[in-house]
Amino acid sequence: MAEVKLLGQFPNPYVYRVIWALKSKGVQYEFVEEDITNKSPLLLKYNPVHKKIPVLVHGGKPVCESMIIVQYIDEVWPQNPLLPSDPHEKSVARFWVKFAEDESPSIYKILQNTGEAMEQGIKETLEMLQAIEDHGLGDKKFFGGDQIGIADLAFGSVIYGLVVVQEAVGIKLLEAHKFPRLLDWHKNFMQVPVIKETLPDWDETVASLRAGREALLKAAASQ
Ligand SMILES: N[C@@H](CCC(=O)N[C@@H](CS)C(=O)NCC(=O)O)C(=O)O
Repeated sequence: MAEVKLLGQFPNPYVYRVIWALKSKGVQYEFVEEDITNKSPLLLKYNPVHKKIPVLVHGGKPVCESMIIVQYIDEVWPQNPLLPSDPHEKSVARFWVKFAEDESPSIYKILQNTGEAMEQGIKETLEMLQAIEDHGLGDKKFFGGDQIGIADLAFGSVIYGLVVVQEAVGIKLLEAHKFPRLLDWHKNFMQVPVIKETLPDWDETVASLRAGREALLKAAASQ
């Protein structure tokens, strides 16, 4: 089996999508810690376009973009499939992955701003949560049914990121009376062994996000 390396940084929600996919397949890999404020020659070589983590390197060949990496992993290691085989179910799973990619940057608007821009981020995030609540889950345990699949990994990192942002910023959007299905799903997701066992330390994650937010707001104020 060709060597597998994951270029990432703790605690990054995009990196966790890849870690969860690799773990759910039982794939052994080496984690290569990056510092995105001082990018390594390896990262610049393997992701010359976006220069972002995560990057999966399999047998010397790089794969970039977290959800493309997850799909690659699912194709190369077909055990415990993350995408359904039925074409329609597959299209539904891909729809929610795209929805997560398109809509979740609203959470960064909350983290990186104050005032009106932060309020706009809150509004967009609530709209995203409402769409998942109303149309994403139905009565299913996970997006695809009884087992976690690709849409769960996509939203797992989004919602984990949101929960940490709530704590770092001091707001509460994920309220039980507004989003009961979503919160049930989140509870189920966090109980899956592969997820539970790999989550980063909560306090460190919150502290790291707070520090990032403060640095950004300070830089913006001094401009
Ligand atoms: N769409 C990308 C997003 C990855 C991403 O934004 N990575 C950030 C860390 S949160 C990064 O490497 N940033 C470095 C930079 O922007 O220079 C994915 O899903 O992999």
